[in-house]
Amino acid sequence: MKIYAILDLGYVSVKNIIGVATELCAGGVDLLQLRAKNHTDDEILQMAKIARPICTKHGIPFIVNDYPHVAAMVNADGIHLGQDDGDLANSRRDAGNCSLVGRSTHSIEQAEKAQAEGADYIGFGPLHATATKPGRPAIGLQDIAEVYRRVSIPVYCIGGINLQNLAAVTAAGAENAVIVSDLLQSHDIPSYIQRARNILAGTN
Ligand code: 3NM
Repeated sequence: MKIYAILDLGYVSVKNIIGVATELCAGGVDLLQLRAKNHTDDEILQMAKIARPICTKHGIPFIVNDYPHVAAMVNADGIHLGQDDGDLANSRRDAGNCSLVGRSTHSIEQAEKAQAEGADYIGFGPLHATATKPGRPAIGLQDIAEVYRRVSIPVYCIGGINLQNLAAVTAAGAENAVIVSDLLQSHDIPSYIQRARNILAGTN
């Protein structure tokens, strides 16, 4: 069971990147993605240069949302692409042949297509409507078990997941989760991660 965190600049200010990335990594997340919408390429490169060494120090894969060229420049472990962000093989090459290429998927069909295209993992959601990705309808929990049956690459359930609904998400079949706003807005990131881990392990 893995917890995938996103350093989302909608919730984290540039000056707090070091502190929040350090808390997420030291707190024990399994992967960290930098996601910065509405910033210039150069700003994203600067942010990636801050976050990358923190992930390296903690042995946690560092993934850049979009911007394969930025990923290449900081030697990121991976990139994450949306449905409209182009071809996976080209993006992997532009990202310096990084080892992890992820794709957001919003249905079982998209999940199967992403796997066929060569994705290393997929996001699957949004399970619940979320302000972090406004305008995208919730897909609910009913397809989770089926998507795990249909694809063999890692599936990360995402969208509106929090400590209150995480147990229901795992009960529906989820093996991994991405948690963004609820985690970033918590007052104690390390203890939040521990609580999430306990829920994923079924001890809570
Ligand atoms: N992608 P939160 S949902 C970045 O379904 C993102 O593809 C989604 O953030 C997808 O945990 C989402 O705050 C937002 O809801 C997840």
